[in-house]
Amino acid sequence: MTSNHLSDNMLGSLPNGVTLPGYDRGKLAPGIVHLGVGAFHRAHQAAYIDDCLSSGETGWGIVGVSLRSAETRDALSPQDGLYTLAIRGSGGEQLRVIGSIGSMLVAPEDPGAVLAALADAHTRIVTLTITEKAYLRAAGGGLDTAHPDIVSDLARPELPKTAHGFLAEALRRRRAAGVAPFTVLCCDNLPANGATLHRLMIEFAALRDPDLARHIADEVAFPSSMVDRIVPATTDADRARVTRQLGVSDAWPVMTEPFCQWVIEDRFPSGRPAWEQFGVTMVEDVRPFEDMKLRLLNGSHSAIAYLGLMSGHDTVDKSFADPAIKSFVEALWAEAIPTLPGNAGLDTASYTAQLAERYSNTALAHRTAQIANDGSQKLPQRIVASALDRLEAGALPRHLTMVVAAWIAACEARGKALPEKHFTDPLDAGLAALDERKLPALETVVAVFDLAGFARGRTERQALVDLVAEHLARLREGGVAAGLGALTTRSRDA
Ligand code: CS2
Repeated sequence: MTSNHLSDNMLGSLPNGVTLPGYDRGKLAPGIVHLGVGAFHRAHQAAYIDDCLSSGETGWGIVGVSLRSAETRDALSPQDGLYTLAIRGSGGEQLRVIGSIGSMLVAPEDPGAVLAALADAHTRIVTLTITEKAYLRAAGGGLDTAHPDIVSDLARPELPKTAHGFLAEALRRRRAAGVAPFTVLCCDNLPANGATLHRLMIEFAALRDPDLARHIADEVAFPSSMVDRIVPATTDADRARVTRQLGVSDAWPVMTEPFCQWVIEDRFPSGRPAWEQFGVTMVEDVRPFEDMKLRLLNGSHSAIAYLGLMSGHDTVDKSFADPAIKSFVEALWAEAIPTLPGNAGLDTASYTAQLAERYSNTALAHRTAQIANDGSQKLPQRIVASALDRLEAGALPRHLTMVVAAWIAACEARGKALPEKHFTDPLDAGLAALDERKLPALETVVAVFDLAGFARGRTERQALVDLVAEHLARLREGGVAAGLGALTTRSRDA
């Protein structure tokens, strides 16, 4: 490529109105290693860090690590790590060039370089957005010790493949060299994400060396955090539009909405950026915020995705504009809200009003198929947890259970009403085998619950299965209209 692509040298020639990094990138020193340098990270944490760097905190540059593919590195390296964040709202599109990613590594190509970056004394924080499935939790919630990558990382600790393997080996090296541990900041949509990762890490390390496990248990901080920003996958049309506006090409701009939120537990023994000055909420306990986000935002997102897909809506805004789906989502919120702590000062009314506005953003074109991915990993914390709480409280979670049924029905629709690989799931092999058996709704739901480990060991499991099966039977017979229609009739009769 010639010089007409985004790079440090071209920053001065970008059109007025494009926001540029407000600091000398040459002075940037790495302080954070980020695992999972995908679009979400680039729209969220990297933008907050860009603000910190602009204020003169130049010691918090990011080393971006891809644990799997070289795609991001290949797109951004020729651009000196720069990329455009396109913030799309009703008022139009605002372009901002982000400069906080100083260098990038691809773990499978050079695991040694990733370990060296993690073990470097300048690295004081490791952030992660590796998606739910990369935590390698077994159906019961503990570490999936039989996973081939875990087995491999235990056998060859100096050549890790998993986040667990990288973190454990780097922490061991730091300890051996007398370097204080980094703080691990999980930024994925898991409940109590820091504590969850901490538990998995202790479990992993114990299989390597009990002493390392003790070190991780006692001396490494894993604050939890709640992250929020909607980031639709970039399309070729987005690339072309941004390139046209910049006057130079950007191989991988990131699309996002104006809204952005980050709530973090304030436990950083090795130091941290002054995040509170840049819109981050630092708290003692993130749990209430996390639950509200998972159960109200992510839960309704999954509902909009599966019901939308089966109603022919390819984006969130179109799905949410469907009156039947919108009313369903409102009822879903009403069902989930009582499961949130009443004494944490959460304003659920304005939160859901704001969600309705965000879902109506027609400039985003957030695809329902994107959210539909990995349902087996997402639904436990978004939907099943609230449904169990409602059952425990003696209520019937008819809407929450509809989302599980809609997921199963949407999986079954692939290769029929929906394209075959329209969305994917780590359990696809098992789900496909089940689909072949053409079982009645109840047997299907029991088998899916077994496969995904939903509600394992809970006394409410049978009641949950029955409700999901009732919905699934209706969805199979009469589609979304019949499924949602029965819910409205019931609530009118109640
Ligand atoms: C979405 C999330 O794809 C999904 O599963 O629900 O990625 C959602 O857009 C983010 O959590 C918003 O912060």
